[in-house]
Amino acid sequence: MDYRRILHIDLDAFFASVEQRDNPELRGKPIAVGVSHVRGVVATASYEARSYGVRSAMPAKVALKLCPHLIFIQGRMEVYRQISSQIYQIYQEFTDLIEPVSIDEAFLDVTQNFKNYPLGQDCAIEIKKRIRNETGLVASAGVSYNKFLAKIASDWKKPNGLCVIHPSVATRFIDRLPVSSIWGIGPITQQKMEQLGIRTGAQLRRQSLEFLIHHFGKAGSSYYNFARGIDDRPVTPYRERKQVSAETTFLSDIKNDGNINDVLLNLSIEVLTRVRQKGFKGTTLMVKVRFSDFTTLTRSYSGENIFDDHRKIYDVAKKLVAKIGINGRSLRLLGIAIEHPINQDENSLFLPFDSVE
Ligand code: TTP
Ligand code: MG
Repeated sequence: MDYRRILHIDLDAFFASVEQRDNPELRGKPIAVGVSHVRGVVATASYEARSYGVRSAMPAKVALKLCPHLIFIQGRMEVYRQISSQIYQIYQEFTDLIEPVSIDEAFLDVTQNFKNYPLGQDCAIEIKKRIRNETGLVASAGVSYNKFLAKIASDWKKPNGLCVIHPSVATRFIDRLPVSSIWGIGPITQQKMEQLGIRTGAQLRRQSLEFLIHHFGKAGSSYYNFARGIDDRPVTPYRERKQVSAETTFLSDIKNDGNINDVLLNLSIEVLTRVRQKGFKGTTLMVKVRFSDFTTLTRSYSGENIFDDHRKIYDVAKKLVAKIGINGRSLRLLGIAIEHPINQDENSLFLPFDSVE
């Protein structure tokens, strides 16, 4: 059987390590970093501070009680972002299949890699070394045949860890894990499992698929698979989104202006909903019309402002349709797209921390 080779890389105490790197006086000391939008809360703590029990998301007050000589530092998001892209560029020398998970974490599928290394481990060793040499920072790496286990592996020997979970030991490894380490099992599910007497991977593996689906719905079947070391989710590379669109193909062709305006209004609302869901900020609006003979025409308008209001979208779309000139011809499709994203780098690598529950 052919296994995939998946890496999970996660920088150690990322923000805090950057601060210690750039200010030698902070090295070896308990420090906590807070970014401005979470003032008064620990974003992350150096390993020295962690030994006092200081943790991410802890109110500063609590942290200072645990560690009175804790040094609190304002974060420098711009610097962290720049380092994150620098590290991303190192990954790109190994593979195109890179899935950034957060500012300091990514999955890489190195089954086929540009270096032709036979083992995931070879890539992991070299990537760790390069991150160290080129950024002065330390990363932990996990290597396995799927994302779920690669992530567990990178956590296993933190800091400066390199852990390989080979397929032949996967279930033995999982059996000893608390269920809270399994993907998707947050505090609420963990509690529910506890009530059902399921605390470890081994206990989870003893449950039938029916039982898990009965208690946990669709997620139950993922838990069933994870307990067996099965996780087929691919490493999905980030791709820049170029546009967000909405379009309608008519069951029977339309030509009446009133109908066209109704459709444009609905499309304006729909495209705006999608734009908001995706956090997409675009300054160009494009309309597309397809006539019943399949001739397709588009017209665009580019402005300074982002399109974030459906009335504005509707107004501009109507004007663009007028420019195309329907002239009584019948239409089979109308579409609106918002294009030309701004702040791509803000929406790109640095995905929000997604909580599992
Ligand atoms: P993590 O990788 O979760 O934490 P870490 O790198 O500080 O420590 P570890 O060695 O355990 O990997 O998060 C990466 C950065 O994201 C972290 O340095 C600070 C930031 N962050 C927050 O701002 N808020 C949070 O709640 C968490 C968990 C992290
Ligand atoms: Mg980290």
